[in-house]
Amino acid sequence: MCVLAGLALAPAAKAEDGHDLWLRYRPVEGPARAPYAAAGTAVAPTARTPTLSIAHAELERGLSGLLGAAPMVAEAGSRDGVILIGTPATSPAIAGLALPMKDAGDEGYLIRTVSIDGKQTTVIAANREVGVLYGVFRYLSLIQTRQPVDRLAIASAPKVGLRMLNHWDNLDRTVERGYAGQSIWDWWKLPDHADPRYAEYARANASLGINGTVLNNVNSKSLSLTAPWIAKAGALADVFRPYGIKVYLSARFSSPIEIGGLKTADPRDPAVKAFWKAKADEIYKVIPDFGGFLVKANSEGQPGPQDYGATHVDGANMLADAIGGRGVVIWRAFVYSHEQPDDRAKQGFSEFKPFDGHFRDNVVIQVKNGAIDFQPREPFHPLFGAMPKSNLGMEFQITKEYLGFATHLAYLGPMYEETLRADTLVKGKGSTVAKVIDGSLDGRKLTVMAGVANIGMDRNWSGSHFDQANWYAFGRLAWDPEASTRDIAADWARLTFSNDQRFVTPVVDMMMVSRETLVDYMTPLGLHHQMGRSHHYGPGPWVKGGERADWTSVYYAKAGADGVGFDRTAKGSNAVAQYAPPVGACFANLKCVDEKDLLWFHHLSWDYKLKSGQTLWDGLVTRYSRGVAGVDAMGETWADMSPYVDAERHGQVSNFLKIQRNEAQWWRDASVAYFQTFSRRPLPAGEKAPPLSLEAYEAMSFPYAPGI
Ligand code: GCW
Repeated sequence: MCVLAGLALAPAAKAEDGHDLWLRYRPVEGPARAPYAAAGTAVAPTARTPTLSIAHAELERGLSGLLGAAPMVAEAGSRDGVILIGTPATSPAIAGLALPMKDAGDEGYLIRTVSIDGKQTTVIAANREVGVLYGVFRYLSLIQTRQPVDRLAIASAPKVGLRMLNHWDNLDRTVERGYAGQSIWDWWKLPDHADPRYAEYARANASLGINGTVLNNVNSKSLSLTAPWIAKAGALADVFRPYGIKVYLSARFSSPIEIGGLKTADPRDPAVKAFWKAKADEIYKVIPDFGGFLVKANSEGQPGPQDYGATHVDGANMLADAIGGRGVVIWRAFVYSHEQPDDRAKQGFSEFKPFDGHFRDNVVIQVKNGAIDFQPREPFHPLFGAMPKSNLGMEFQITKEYLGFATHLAYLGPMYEETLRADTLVKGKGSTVAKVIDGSLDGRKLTVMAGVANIGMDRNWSGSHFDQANWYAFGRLAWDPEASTRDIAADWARLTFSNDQRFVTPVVDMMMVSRETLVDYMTPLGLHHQMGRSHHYGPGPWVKGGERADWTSVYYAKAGADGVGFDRTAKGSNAVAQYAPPVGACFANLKCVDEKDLLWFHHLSWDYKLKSGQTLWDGLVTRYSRGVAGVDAMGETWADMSPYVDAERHGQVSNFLKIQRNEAQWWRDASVAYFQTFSRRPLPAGEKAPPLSLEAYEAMSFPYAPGI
């Protein structure tokens, strides 16, 4: 009976493996179809350039899938319902419409319902051809999400110039911090064989407006800059070009020694300069639109200019000169050194802030969202707003290195949004990180948002269906850093699964709390870096000793009989002083700081009173347990969604939620067992004691955890 009722609600969905991402174009059925009956029955002929051919084919593919029949070809103005796409340069009909093309910007688009010879026509117009492709994807998404398309007046242009993925893909196809299988770059068969996946990848990225990709890991090998590998990168660039995507390469700073036969990589050395200039020329010969270099220098053992007593400025500017006006150098601010005993959270700022205004115009400093390293929660990085005379880009992590790999459901939109909406206050209220990133705060022209990719060979690309949402949300935010991630989640859920409101509402609610739930069971109240050593899998608050203190958990939590937390106020490391005074003062003030950041900035007694009236110890335990309960709630929500999702995808998500449930419990139990050895206080009423001893948790070992 129950099953039949389910069927009546929604027809049994066909099994899907997730490969189609948010571009499924499944038929619009039932009453929802009527409004689209007139739309999309015909498409006007399009100039056959590579990009416009792709746009045209996408439109036909989308309309055929959604509306059940291939659209006919008809001239604009010959009948109602024709869709006309192109640029003023490729389409006299579009040129003749005198549309406000300025509103489309360089890469954006207009979508308008107009009358041509008295016939209702939909125009998708852009200044550049890639904008037409973006507009086609947007138009199709309107039908996919069941929005009206009969009176359109849309103008959209990206607010960030370089919207890019950073792949941490190695040349042997392993992926550092990758949880979705092998690298999709089949280097061995390149350049002669271009796997069809490359075009699918480009298409998916273009559907989000992503326009750049760094192919290789920032922990890079000089080999990638040798002729055979440049040819391989060139073959990929050829596939990506018509989709508006440029290729970039991570460059190893010591390459002049390793592949150039030089004795030094000192950026001030004329032979080193000549090496890089020749290398850039060689690359541009093969890839005329090469985007540029991404560099991790003097960080975690990577070579860099400091090895020679030179500075980040010397290194970045030397490479920038080699590239010249042809591209950019993206220089990472994720640095902290072995020798430096200071709070690791302070080092990026300390090293870069003094160089503000010293970098070339084609250099971008790429800054991670927070000052440590992609933790489940970090306050925004103090460099945002602090280098007004430099190009500052954002680096988010899409792959979930510290957020449960592929098997924990955590929608990262709200995490990105939290950083982007944070107010640096450097120029008064409203000086948000988003405004630093889109360049508007300081009038910067060269702007970047990068995301460390979560893409691999898995059929579903991202290792889990819900992790596709993080790729999607990243792309949408790179286009508009001020977009609402709730709206983005709703679009994604509709595109990926179902438009049924009985699905969309609970699933979006679940997505929106999922990351906070994870923070609760992993690192509540501002704790950070508490995971297993090296693979970063599971809880490891006891991790200590080894190569470096700032790779251990005890360094960050500083738990003792007196309390817990990292004192970053003036009494401690004084990291708060790196923020604009009102921001730093708030972080330092227990009356002002948000409790979500409490132990990031403060070391507090176990009996410290939280806003709820609970002691810190009780509040900590309660939050861990709340996280576990939150995963239970997600499991229940998802169980109810089976009428709206095919069994294959529903089943995988259900299984992953079970893994997440067990691991959340493990995080809670192991963390409580560990911190209780310091707090020496009983658990709050109703809380269960961890089932195992602390030693048992500590003894667990995972030599084959993925992603290392
Ligand atoms: O998050 C840490 C990772 C490293 C990574 C490094 C970085 C690519 O654990 O795997 O190396 O950050 O961002 O450079």
